[in-house]
Amino acid sequence: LQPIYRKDYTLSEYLIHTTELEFDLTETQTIVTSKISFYKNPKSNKKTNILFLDGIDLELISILVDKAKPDYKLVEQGLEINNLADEFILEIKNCIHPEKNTSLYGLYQSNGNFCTQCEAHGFRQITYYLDRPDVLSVFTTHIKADKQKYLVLLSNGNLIKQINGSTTWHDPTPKPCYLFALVVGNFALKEDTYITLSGNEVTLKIYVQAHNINKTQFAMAALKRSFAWEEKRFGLEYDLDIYMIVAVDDFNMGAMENKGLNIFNTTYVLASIDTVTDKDFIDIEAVIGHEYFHNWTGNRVTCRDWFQLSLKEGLTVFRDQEFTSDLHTRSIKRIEDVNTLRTLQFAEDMSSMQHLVRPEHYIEMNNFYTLTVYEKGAEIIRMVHTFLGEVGFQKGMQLYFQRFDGDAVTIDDFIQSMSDANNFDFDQFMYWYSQSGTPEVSIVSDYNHNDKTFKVFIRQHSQCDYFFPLRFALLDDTGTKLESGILTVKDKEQIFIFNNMDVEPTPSWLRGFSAPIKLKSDLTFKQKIFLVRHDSDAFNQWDNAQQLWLSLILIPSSINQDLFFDAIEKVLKNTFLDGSCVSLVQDKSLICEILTLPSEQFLHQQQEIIDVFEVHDKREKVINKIIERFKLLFSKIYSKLNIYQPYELTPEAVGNRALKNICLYYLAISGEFELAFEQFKSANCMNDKMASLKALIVSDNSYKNIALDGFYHEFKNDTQVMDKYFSIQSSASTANVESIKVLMQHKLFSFNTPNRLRSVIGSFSQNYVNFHNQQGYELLTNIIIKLNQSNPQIGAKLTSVYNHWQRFTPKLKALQKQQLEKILAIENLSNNIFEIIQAALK
Ligand code: HT7
Ligand code: ZN
Repeated sequence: LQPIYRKDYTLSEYLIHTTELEFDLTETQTIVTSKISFYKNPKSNKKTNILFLDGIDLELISILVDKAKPDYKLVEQGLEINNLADEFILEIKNCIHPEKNTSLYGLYQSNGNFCTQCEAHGFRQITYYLDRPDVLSVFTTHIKADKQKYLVLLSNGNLIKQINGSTTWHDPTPKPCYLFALVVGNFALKEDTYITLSGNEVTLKIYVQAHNINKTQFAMAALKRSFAWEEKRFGLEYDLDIYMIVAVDDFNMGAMENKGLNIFNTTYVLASIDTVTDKDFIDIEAVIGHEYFHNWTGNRVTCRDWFQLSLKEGLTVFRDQEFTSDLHTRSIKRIEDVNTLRTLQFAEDMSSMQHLVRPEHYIEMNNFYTLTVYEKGAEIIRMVHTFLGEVGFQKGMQLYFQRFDGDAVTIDDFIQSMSDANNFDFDQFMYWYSQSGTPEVSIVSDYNHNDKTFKVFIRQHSQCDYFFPLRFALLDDTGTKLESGILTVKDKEQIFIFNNMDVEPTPSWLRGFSAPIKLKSDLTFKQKIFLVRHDSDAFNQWDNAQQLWLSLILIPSSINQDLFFDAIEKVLKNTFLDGSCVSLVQDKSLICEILTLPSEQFLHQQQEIIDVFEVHDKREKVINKIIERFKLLFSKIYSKLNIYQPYELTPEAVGNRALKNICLYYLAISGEFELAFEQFKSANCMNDKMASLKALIVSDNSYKNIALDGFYHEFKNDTQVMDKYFSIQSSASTANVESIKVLMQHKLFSFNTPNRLRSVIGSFSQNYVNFHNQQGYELLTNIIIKLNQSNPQIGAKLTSVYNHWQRFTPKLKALQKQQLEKILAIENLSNNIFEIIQAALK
């Protein structure tokens, strides 16, 4: 298998003016007819008259070029046509079988409804085409289907014709085929309108299965908030008369930004107080925003080639993070995002799938929709924002749209716009795109009492010298800022000197996590404790607490537990029991974050050799110490916060619930199951119900099964809640391979629905102590082998569980290697899984 290399990019020899498609959908086959007007690319100086079109698993019925039979041949993965003129019309008819397509890629069915997923290369499974993002065309789509069976027939753009059983859609904005979408089926519709800043009325439509229609209100409101935020913060308006969202149960990822016709995993649309948690609400809003924001960053300005994926994804993730930060609590959002980055992306950077934010090669592009491209990509954009400030960043965005609206461009084009608009040199900054791995930086400071200077020595330990902003503050002993700002780090070694420091300051480094690095500082234990209590940067309050928890778990002798716990007690008491807190709103969520121990997954990264059992035991020990010390306080806080309040999604209410529920969690571990069961019965929202269920399943107790059964009977008809039901059991400390096999026999388990696979198998693979053994691996491997045929994209995702095998203890390492070899040996291994395994075994 030959990888595709970024360096091999060449222009397309032919481009496309217009694409006219006709879909004739039946239960046994779909006939696709295309009429495409091609022209020679004026930018290409090659003299070729041959056109290669991508096409996979297509049955060709007929082909005409300018109404005549062309000189063509079917080749592997496509079609080659020879002796072409500089301009011509190609007409093709082919047959496909969405009813048999389990890969959820191309045209497929979900609950009997037809829908598409074309990014990155799904369109070639629909018809022969130039399936590359730099070929943009105006699309017209005719859809025909049995009008008794299918009432809704949708595609991108505006509806220009509708006569019984058929529709015609015209999308005036040229787009690459990965943004094409088609949906046919039966749906209920939620409709609303949005008036843009310049007064255009946009019709907003959300299509869901009929029984879910009462769960669309939140998504609609979130969509309107996304439109409004995009106008306010970025000055960008929507450009069509209609914006549609369709929710389907069977989807490989979260959602897809097809022009004017987003297709969503139901998980990111359907919401009601009774069925989703606080976090789910905020995540749903973020994904709705993310797909909407792609309309400018991704659709109007798209990627030249797939190596540039982070151009649209990194930037759009940054934008959706800002959206959530502006609408909710900025510091909490930052803590959550950095936690994800450090737990998952940093781990990816240490794994066999380590790659650049702008990868150099791929075998299967779908393997590169990764945390590195998305989350690290977003961190890079955040650094650009930090350097330029909001005004400078927006100037750069305007220049980017002015230059490239309607184009397919590169990451360099984006950075150049930022640079030109601000006269800022980003040359050295480009290492962020050309070096993989997480930069390691150390920082040492020295206070001189005599000359009142505070000297800071910064050292980079990477091969290259990264250019990044280091946000900081120097605090006096009341937490007041003596100095603050941004240090520009660019050399291997740099010294910064602060004069006139009358007292020795406590430095607060890397505030808000201003760069995606691993920073080692010389902060003392006492300074960290001080920062947990007094840093005005909430992120650093949390981060210092995390560092202290980490030390307490992994090297307990390295810190004074009593002093640390005294500080935690003060944080808890000051804020809640004597009423002296200044900013209650933020603090409850923040305290919950501070009380949350680093996850096992995060702890694994700190180990040279991953010992899942040791990490688990050490973490459990600290949980028990916390309970021993704080049980009474948790009880008091829980009773104080556990008062009936109508559900609201305000920061205050979210904070109340978060803190109450972490107290409940610790209390349940200490044996207070009755309390958890009471909450389970009386909860007025899914957030509190789930929290109590999680508390009840921490160990075997008399309430656990009653609660689980009750939960099942209450929600068995709700697919989304059933995912929670499965995942909570797969993550439980009592789960084992046998209990997972039982779950897989459940009538609601399905191999063909990724959400269900994620909730059972995905969750179990992160249940480290119970999953990491020979039986656990064999179970996973058999599932991967099955998915290799039916859904290789999800198969590859699950195979990635083994990406860290080399870092495990010898026995588990050997067992995982065996699994990789076993999968490699199967017949017809998909490119998706092959690429993951090849990298792992290299
Ligand atoms: N741009 C979308 C990517 C996506 C996707 C990629 C491969 C296979 C299935 C997929 N579904 C969606 C999602 C996004 O980032 O907005
Ligand atoms: Zn995206």
